[in-house]
This record gives sequence, structure tokens and C-alpha cells, in this order.
Amino acid sequence: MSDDASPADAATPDQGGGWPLIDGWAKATLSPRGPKLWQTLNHRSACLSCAWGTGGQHGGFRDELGEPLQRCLKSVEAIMAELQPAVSEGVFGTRSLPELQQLSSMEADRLGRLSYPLLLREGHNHYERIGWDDVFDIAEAAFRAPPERVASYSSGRSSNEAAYLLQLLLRAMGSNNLADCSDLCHAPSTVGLNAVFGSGTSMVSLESLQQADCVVLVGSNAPANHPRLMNELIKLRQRGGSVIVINPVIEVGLLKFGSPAFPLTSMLGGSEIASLFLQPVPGSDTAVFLGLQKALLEAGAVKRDFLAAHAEGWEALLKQLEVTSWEAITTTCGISRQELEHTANVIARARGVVFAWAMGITHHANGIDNVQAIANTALLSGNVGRPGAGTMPIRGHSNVQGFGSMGVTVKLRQEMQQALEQLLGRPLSRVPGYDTRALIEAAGAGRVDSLLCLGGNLWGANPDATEARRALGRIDTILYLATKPNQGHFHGLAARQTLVLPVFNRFETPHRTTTESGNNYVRLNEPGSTHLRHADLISEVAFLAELARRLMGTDPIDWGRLQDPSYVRVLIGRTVPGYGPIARIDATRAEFSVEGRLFERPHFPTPSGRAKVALTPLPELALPAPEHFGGLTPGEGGLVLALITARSYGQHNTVVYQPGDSYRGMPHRHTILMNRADLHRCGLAAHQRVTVQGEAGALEQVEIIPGEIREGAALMFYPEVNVIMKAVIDPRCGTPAFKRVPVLVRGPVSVTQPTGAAQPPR
Ligand SMILES: Nc1nc2c(c(=O)[nH]1)N[C@H]1C(S)=C(S)[C@@H](COP(=O)(O)OP(=O)(O)OC[C@H]3O[C@@H](n4cnc5c(=O)[nH]c(N)nc54)[C@H](O)[C@@H]3O)O[C@H]1N2
Ligand SMILES: Nc1nc2c(c(=O)[nH]1)N[C@H]1C(S)=C(S)[C@@H](COP(=O)(O)OP(=O)(O)OC[C@H]3O[C@@H](n4cnc5c(=O)[nH]c(N)nc54)[C@H](O)[C@@H]3O)O[C@H]1N2
Ligand code: SF4
Ligand SMILES: [Mo]
Repeated sequence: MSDDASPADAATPDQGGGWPLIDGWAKATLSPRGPKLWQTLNHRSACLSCAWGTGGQHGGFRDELGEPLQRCLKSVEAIMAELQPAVSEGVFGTRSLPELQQLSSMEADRLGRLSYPLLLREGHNHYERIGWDDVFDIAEAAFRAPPERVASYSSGRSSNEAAYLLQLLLRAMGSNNLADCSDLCHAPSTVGLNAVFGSGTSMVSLESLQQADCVVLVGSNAPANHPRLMNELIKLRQRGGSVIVINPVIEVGLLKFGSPAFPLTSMLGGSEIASLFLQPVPGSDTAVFLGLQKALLEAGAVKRDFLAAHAEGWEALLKQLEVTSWEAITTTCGISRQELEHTANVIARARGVVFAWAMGITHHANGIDNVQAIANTALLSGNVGRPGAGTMPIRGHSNVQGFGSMGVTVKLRQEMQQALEQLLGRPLSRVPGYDTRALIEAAGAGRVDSLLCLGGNLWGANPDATEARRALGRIDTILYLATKPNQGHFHGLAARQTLVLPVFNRFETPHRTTTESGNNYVRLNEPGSTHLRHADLISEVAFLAELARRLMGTDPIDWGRLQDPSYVRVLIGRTVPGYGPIARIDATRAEFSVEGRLFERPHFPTPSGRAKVALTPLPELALPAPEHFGGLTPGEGGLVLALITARSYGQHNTVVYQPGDSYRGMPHRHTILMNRADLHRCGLAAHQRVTVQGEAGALEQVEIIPGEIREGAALMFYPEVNVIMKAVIDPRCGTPAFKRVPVLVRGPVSVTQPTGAAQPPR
């Protein structure tokens, strides 16, 4: 437990949030785009950025309980990027493909907004402007390919209506190839929770979270990625509750955070967040939770009566805990028995515990085990099925959960499958669809002809950028629907034709849409307009409905009618479980919680109504020897580390807004965060430039930044680092282990130390 944790470097701030937030708001407000920014903030539509889901019903600043001041600077960042002027006419005419490929993520984004359709033909060096009729001719011809050879990829920023149409189009054509960014993100949570509780999303509403007196926050950098969650943690601490943080990196904003929502009590001095901070070995969270469970068992704190009434399979888990030694647990996770017992005691004493997690849990080869180990701990301590307690995956993209609800998934729930079969009047294909990794593999093997990407950056989000480029290059036609250019449009090119098609973003779409937050709350987004003059944009719903009409006409439904988003909502209400009220939302304007997701009683949608405890084996976490990467040369020092690939403060996924991350003391993106003891052990020095060698490639001249990261671990920024890593995946959900990438860090010895490889402690 690091009560004395200090920030990474003297120059780093000693808290998250605080003054830089006010400064950021002021700069944005005073910029030429300031007035339009404020108009957008006050527009009734959900925030574009994360799935916490601020905005909507009560004006742009309130959460679903109507509380004010619930917009963060990340939201401003996202809006400001959308308010950029159009990419100037000359850019695509004059800049050749090799020039466009030189652009960094930030430079690509800063080209501006896409405002007309673009086509890149095989053998050509420039994107050229085309008209929508030509676009539809190309798209129609491409999607007439055999159903198993067409696919889609999507990123959860579009609306529920677009998501629903996307899956209906593919499924009606006979394809289940609906890859989605959630395959790279929270798929382990969906699959893991479904198996235990019969429902794959958060069971905690905002209201319920506000009744908890303990939050266990695992593998989440919420100060950067879900800033408004910090308000809830501050309030919880203010009412005497505790926050247990589990993270190999001591993120400064998880120690202390200054929130503008509390100008007097928190803003400048900062509020204490973590009451306890556990710093485990990356990838060892299952061991941490087995340790907490064992401690609960030994303290007599397991709620046996609760388990007997509301769960099954728990007896086998108690046996596993008895036979698993403390030594095995503590050597795997690197946390002492005493710390685990102390933490378990805090959990046992709390009245209501919410377990919340993000990518530090899911991005592992055993991501599903991690999720289920958390769910089991919640069950053993009686913290499910009542207000103020439960499991809460913190979702990523602003509507990624809505995409899952709408059926954009390769694991369609039976209930929805039957409803769709009834709607279409025929059975859906039983051929399993490609998830994101399977899609790349299939494309690489020449089994995909046509791909439609509804948002995102498929090239940039995948591991092994070279492999991703080669694989996409074997697809005949790729359509990218996007608001802004990104590196994927220049590197993820199809064999014959690549189209980049400009769409309205959420606050511009000329018709009403809906989205779903990570806490199952359905938001209504009112129609808007774009600031782009003479732009030739399309709504995603209009695009998908027209493509479907051209391909299928009125077979088996009247696709032309789906141009009307209200009619799409009627079909959603009819076929998506828990979404009944959406059919009337045009009249009622009433936002709602998806039915059947929030459990305020311990009765679950499993066949028996009980939760099903799943056994979670201790992970095996050996790292390869340096020789696996070719070893060290004479005069070099180095060591093999478990690399966490994560987001910096100033980026949204593959899109970088700011070059550095002051909170971690990383001044630019070509840096690696390392523990001082590791540096000392292998003779490398702070700020030295080193080679970071992964299984798919190496990055040279990377600057070492010493910081508060666990020994044996390192951290670098995605997406740049994706060129060096291969994907080990969790075979049950296809999610890559982005948070435990084996790498060899090597460079000339610069501190008087014996040369050669050092072994980091586990
Ligand atoms: N501003 C901003 N907001 C975003 C995004 C963004 O890019 N920018 N992206 C959105 C999306 S799609 C997502 S998925 C979320 C991502 O939100 P996060 O999951 O918070 O993002 P990551 O940067 O991946 O960081 C994960 C955290 O997990 C920790 N971690 C790494 N390995 C382990 C481990 O083995 N165990 C534990 N316990 N912790 C570990 C890291 O140190 C880090 O603090 O944010 C969403 N919101
Ligand atoms: N190494 C490593 N790799 C990772 C991760 C990691 O932590 N480490 N994280 C993974 C995770 S959690 C995720 S979710 C993925 C993210 O992967 P993606 O979701 O594929 O990538 P994004 O960068 O979010 O996509 C951004 C693009 O979406 C487009 N866009 C924005 N708004 C809209 C809209 O309203 N409509 C349309 N059509 N397009 C829009 C813009 O063109 C923008 O450039 O990356 C994964 N990859
Ligand atoms: S916490 Fe997330 S949803 Fe809320 S304003 Fe910030 S980025 Fe938007
Ligand atoms: Mo994500």
C-alpha cells in the first residue's frame, strides 16, 4: 500500500484536474470556435467522448439525475475537434498518398473535417472527389459479394439507429461478420458477466452508485478517461466512504483530483481519492481477487446464506480458495497477504461496495477470468442485487454499449436473434461471424471482399500494424464512414478501391437519434446542423438505409422506409430486449433505463434466476528471456518487461490531441515509463534513449521516463506502440492482451553496472 506515493518527477503535478481544467475551458471559450462550442454544449445531445454519458435531457451539462456541472474538458476537446473547418480543397489533390502516410495521428486529425466523398483507386497516388451516386454504385456492386465475404467494423460513436441498421443490413444479407471496437475493449466484461449474471452490462445505476460507501476501482485511469466519475468518487469520500484503487501505475489523479464541480472544496487543493492503493503485477488481477476472496473466507466474512439463496457453483470456489496457497497468490500478484487481508476487511465492513473496472482488467489473455474474479468477489461479499452495490464495467466509446444492445456483435443473444428472425421472416445465418481479430485474419487470408467501417480506425486500433496493413490490403473494397480523417484512411488501404465518406456527427445530424450510456441510460439527441459550409455530408442512417434499399429493395422488409429514423426506432422497440420505450420516444421525449439490466434484487436473468459462480484459475505470468528477442549485444544493458499500452491524458483512442502527458511526466509520445529500480538493475538511466523491441518490431530512440510504475512493468502510448506488438488474445472473446506485452528494453549501459540482461522481480 503506497500511502507515501509520490508523483513521477519533480515537474509533474501533484493532483489530477484542478487549475489546468479551468485554463482549458477558458482557452476553448475565448478561441474563435468558442461561441459554437457553447452552442454545442447547450445542445440536447449526449457527449461525444466517453460512455459516462453526460448531456441530453436536462441541457448539455447535466447527468441523468439532473445534477449540474457534469461536463468535462474531454468533452470540450472532442467538440472542438469536430468544429474544425473542412479539410481545404487542395489537400487531397496536392498531397500524395506517401505524404499523407507521413502524417502523425494529430496531424491527420488537424487536417480538419471531411466534407465530401473521396475515392482512392488502385495504382493511384491521390484521393479524388466523387459524387454520392458513384459512391452508391460502387458500394452496391461491392456488397453484392457472397455474404460470407462481406463484413463490417464499427466504433461506438454512431447512433443506436445507425448501429441497428448496420446489423440488420448485414444479417439480412446473410452475414454475421459484425466486428466492433468492443472486441478490442470490453468484450471480456460482456462475455464474463453474461455467464455469471445472465446480463453483460453494468448492474449499477448512477443513483445506486451514489448509495455505495465503497468503490473498488480496478485498471481504470478515470481522471483522464472518465473524468465525471471522479465527481462520484469525491462525493463518496466526502460522505465517509472508501475508494480502493488497484493499478500497477500510481496515476496521480487517482491519489488526488481537483474537480470544478466542487469549486470550494475540491477545485484547487484537490480531493483525496484513493483510501487504499494496491499496485499489482500487470495481468495478475485474478490473483489479487482470489487473495481478497481467500481473506474474506478466512475471516468468516463470506456471505454463505446469501450465496445459498442466490448463487450456484460457489461451493467449488470455496474449495479452490482453500487449496490455493497464500504463497501462490502473493508471488503471482506481488501484493502481500497482509495488504490483501486489510483490503478484504474494508470490503467486508462496507455497507455497499461497487466494483468498477476498465481496460486494465479486460486487456489480458485472461480478461474474462479477471472480470469473473471481480464478479465472484462481489457475490462472496454479498454485494450484488441491491442498491449501492454491484459490478460496473466502465465502458469506453460514448455509444459502444448501444452498439452491443442493437445487435452489432458476433455473439447475438438468442432472444434478439428470434426477434430478428420474426421481423425478417427467415432464419438468420448460423455461420459464426468474424470479430475484429478474426476479421483481420480472414482478410489476411484473402477471405474478405468488401468491408464497411462505420467510424473508427481499424488499422490503428489493431496490434501489429504491419500485419493489419497487409490484411486490409487484400480486401477488394473498403468504405470508411467518418467525420474526420485519421491514419487508418491512409494506411488501411484496400486492394482495388478505398472510399472515405463524410458523415454528420451526433450534434449535427439533421434527425433525432438515441445513444446508450455505460450505465444503461438511453439518451435522446435532438436534430442539429453543421457549421461546415457547402459540405456534402450524409447521415449514417440515410447512407445505410439507401445501401440496403439498393441491395434488397423490399425484400423482406421495405428498406426505403428505414430512411425514417422514427420507423427504425419502432423496429428497435420491437426486437431489442429492454428497449420498448424507444418506439414512443419521438412523442414522449422521455429518456429511460434499459429494462432488465439494473439489479436491485438478487434475482438474475439466468435460467435458474441465480448467479453462476465461475472458477478462475491463477494466471501464469512468466515473461520470455531476452534471447526470445535476439538478446543483448556486448556493452548493452536491458531487461524484459511487461509493457502496458495505454492512453495519454490528451488523446481519444487512436486520435491524439496533445503531444505530452504531464500527469505521468511524459513530455512527448516517444517515451517509456519505467521503474527506477529496474533502471538501476540493468544499467540504463533516466532520459536515456533506448530500443524497445517487441515480437512484431522495434521502436528506436525511445526516451526513458522514470515514474511510479511497478517494478517489472513499463508503459507506452497506443496507437504508436502497436507496430511492435503481436496479439495474444483471450480465446473466449478475441480481445488482445494490450496491457501485458512482452518487450525487451535495451541500450548502451550508462550507469556503472555489469552489462547483460537483468531479471526484473515478478
Ligand atoms: N479522454 C479519453 N477518454 C476516453 C478514451 C480516450 O482515449 N481518451 N477512450 C475511451 C475508451 S474506448 C475506453 S476503452 C476507455 C479506456 O479507459 P481506461 O481503461 O482508463 O484507459 P487505459 O489508458 O487503457 O488505461 C487503463 C488503466 O489500467 C491500468 N492497468 C494496466 N494494466 C493493468 C493491470 O494488469 N491491472 C490493473 N489493475 N490495472 C492495469 C493502467 O495503468 C491504466 O491506469 O476510455 C474511454 N474514454
Ligand atoms: N495497444 C493498444 N491498442 C488498443 C487499445 C489499447 O489500450 N492499447 N485500446 C483498444 C480500445 S479499448 C478501443 S475501443 C479501440 C478503439 O478503436 P476505434 O474505435 O477503431 O478508434 P477511434 O480512434 O476511436 O476512431 C476514431 C475515428 O472515428 C471517427 N469518428 C468519430 N466520430 C464519428 C461519428 O460520429 N461517426 C463516424 N462514422 N465516425 C466517427 C473519426 O474519423 C475518428 O478519426 O482501440 C483498441 N486498441
Ligand atoms: S465524463 Fe465522459 S461523458 Fe461525461 S463529459 Fe466527460 S467525456 Fe463526456
Ligand atoms: Mo475502448
